[in-house]
Amino acid sequence: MPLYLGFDSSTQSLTACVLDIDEHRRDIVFESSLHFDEALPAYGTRHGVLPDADPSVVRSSPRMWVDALDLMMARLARSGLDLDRLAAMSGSAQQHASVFVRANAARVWRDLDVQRSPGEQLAASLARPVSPVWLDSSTSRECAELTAAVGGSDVLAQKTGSRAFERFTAPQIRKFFKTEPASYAATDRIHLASSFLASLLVGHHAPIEPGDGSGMNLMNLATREWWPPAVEATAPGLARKLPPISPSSTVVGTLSAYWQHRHGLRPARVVAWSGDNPCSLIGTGLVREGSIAISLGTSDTIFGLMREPRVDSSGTGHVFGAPTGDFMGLTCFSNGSLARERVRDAFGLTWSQFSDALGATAPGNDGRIVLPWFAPEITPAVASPGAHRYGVDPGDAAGTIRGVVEAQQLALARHSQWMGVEVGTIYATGGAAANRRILQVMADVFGADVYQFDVGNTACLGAALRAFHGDVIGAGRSMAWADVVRGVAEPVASTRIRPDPDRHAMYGELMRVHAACESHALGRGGDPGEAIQRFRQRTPSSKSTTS
Ligand code: ADP
Ligand code: XUL
Repeated sequence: MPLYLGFDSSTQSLTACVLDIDEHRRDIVFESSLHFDEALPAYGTRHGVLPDADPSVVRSSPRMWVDALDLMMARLARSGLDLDRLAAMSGSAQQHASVFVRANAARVWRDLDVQRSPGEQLAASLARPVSPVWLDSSTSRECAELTAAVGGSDVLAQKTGSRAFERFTAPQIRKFFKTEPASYAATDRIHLASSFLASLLVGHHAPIEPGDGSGMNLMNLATREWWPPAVEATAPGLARKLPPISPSSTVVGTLSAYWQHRHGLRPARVVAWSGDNPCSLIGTGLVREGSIAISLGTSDTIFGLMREPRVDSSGTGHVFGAPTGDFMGLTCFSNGSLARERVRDAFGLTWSQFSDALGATAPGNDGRIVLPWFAPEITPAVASPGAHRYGVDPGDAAGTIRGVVEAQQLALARHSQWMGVEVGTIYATGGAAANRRILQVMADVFGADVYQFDVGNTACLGAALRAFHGDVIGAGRSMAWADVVRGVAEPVASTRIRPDPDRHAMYGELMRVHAACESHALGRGGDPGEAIQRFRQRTPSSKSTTS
């Protein structure tokens, strides 16, 4: 029976998983992760990105991502799996990150020396040694220029699915063109992390997949082609530098000789790579409209499938292409896991102690909120980092932990209202979805059942399932998406976390406090003291714990 390999090249780590598929069963027979900081220390990353004195500038090394693939292939080769059965592979990558390569790139990829690791051999093929990643927020000026050139935010959002966002690839390309014109001129092709890694695997330029392409502010969402006004407004000659866009199921080639010989692998099919959120949509089985997923990874994201693109008029969210050919709505928060980790580390706690602190504090935190903008925030847009404490003493560990976790869940709920989804069930994924105390806050805030997954990384599983789907399509057959995901991309029924109706009602009140604190912190509203007082009057403090 065939094996399907999925990769997830995320902000902090690379994960691989292998699916063993036959007519009746889908089993995950291999799952492995490596952390960039630990596995490849020579690249000098911290949490997967390169330290920079300017908090708005966030970059990583594309060579590191490729060396991670090499280490993972070696693990796979040693795994004992019968890799002669490997039919196809695909991947998921952090979205928005761009890789600028020279005209010699395809030759370099094809002629890699099998005795040497790939990263060192790529240096001469990169027109830019580093890649700006989704945490970068240094392109506000370029966002304004792009927006003005295409006729305003609404026009850009209607056409591409999003207003201009700093991390999106078009403003990043524009900044590179303005600040490093010679290197921009030396750039032959601009890839996303996803299409770059797929290219490496096949040894020639792979196309961009529409789910990830919609994170660029360059793609016409309706036609899934480049949108000329945005392309022309971004940088001169850009149209020639962009790879073509191909459907998610495209077989972009077979594994190149380099990887075959280096790791004893067969010439398996390589299916177009996509972004981590579109892949996670598949890996959580969200192939129908209705339910939503919340990913608590490095970023916190909330997303769900949409049959029709309902673009966000409030300007916070995005509509991306879904791998199914439909659309997906998504809102992204940059202060996700790293904010929780920062609080945990500030008080010298383990995750278990962090959870105990959540359990020991009263839901609602007596109306006290901590807005966790430790780094620049995407939703809402916050350029100058800094946490904002409303009534929580900096030395109060438990109050801070609850204040941050509740503020994050309230922000997820409030800033996803534009999606217009009645949330009854939430599929929780990402590293922090292991933490049931956090998920209890989620269930209570949303008033929804929350489920966990068996598989640790749903983006990776989604990539493996996309490899399966692409292989089926590549063989000239068809398969409904519901059949692709059946029996594996499903939440575990026994993990259900139920919302408490009283706490849900209380969070409805706290939502107003959160909105008032946010307006105040953004300089758009007055002191939220009155809102906090009103909350305290309406909801006599409960000392019950979250579980
Ligand atoms: P990404 O795919 O974006 O690199 P992951 O989805 O692997 O990230 O999530 C990694 C994060 O999960 C870590 O940064 C860590 O903060 C968080 N995490 C892991 N275990 C727990 C836990 N028990 N409670 C809360 N957060 C956790
Ligand atoms: C989505 C986003 C992040 C990255 C990294 O728009 O910026 O979720 O994909 O996970």
